[in-house]
Amino acid sequence: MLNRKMDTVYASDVLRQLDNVLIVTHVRPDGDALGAALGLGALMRGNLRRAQVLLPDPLPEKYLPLVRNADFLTEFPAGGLTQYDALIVLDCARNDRVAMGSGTDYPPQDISILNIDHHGDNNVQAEWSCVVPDAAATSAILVRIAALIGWKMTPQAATFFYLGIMTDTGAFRFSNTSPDTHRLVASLLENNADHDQVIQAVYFSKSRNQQLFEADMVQNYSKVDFDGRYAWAALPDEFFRKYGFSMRDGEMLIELLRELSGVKIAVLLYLAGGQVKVSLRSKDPACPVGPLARKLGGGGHEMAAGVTLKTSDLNSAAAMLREEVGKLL
Ligand SMILES: [Mn+2]
Repeated sequence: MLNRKMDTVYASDVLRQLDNVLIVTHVRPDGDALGAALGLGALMRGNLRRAQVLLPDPLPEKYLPLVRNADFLTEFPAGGLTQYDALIVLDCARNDRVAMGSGTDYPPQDISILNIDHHGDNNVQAEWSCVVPDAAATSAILVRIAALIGWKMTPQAATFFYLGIMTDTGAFRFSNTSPDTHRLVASLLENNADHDQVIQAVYFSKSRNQQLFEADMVQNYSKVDFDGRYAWAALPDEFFRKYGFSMRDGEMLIELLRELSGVKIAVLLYLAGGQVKVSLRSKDPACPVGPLARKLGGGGHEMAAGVTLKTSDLNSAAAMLREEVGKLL
């Protein structure tokens, strides 16, 4: 497979020629994954293209009201991939993170692939790759590409792209927020993105159960080390069971650690599929967490990264992370 690296101008030339696509994103989708995939699907259909979105994984509870009227498949299309002109992979940095459902492994052999992402370490195999590390979200890249093509931004597409940019910037709190981010968001609001629906779903819909889970986590599991510069928590399975809470809905849990004054690095550890998963965040560009995540076999952005460790021992993983973070601080 060719792997042609391209900027948004070339990517828009590729995309404008596609008439019938299947759109996929990463496993355990977050707001940007959903926003980019469903936004591009709605955008293409609104501009007389055929586009289907495949989202095989269960979606976070809070996003369900937003996807109620969205059109997507939850299973790999029965007719296979040959019915499409191309497969479009969004917001996904690695082959083994592409959510294809149970239909096929990635990369499939029988279709051209366009890969659009903002993770600088993206190494997804594709015919065409458009990776823009300074874009705040994959949804932001797609808004830019839509403008280059001259496609009409429909209200539904605008709302999904707004969701992606809002969640990946933490509502404009994170350092990936730029003047360009605000300009793109202004254009989405001008095109009738439903601000209220997105904000209600993302920031004002927490269940009482989750709030109690978070209070318990802060009180009994979160720790602060290195004179307050490192905040971390290792959450065992029994803690999740106590509340019937799942990390599928825990996209913003790490904010409870990052929000502390004086913290430079925040780390959350938990078990998934018998392996320790680690989320890392930095608040100080002088000690980015991207290099540490890559050193441990993971990846992501410089200030927000993750890794799955080949161990099921939460405590020893937490001790190892503490030591590694100590070297950074
Ligand atoms: Mn993203």
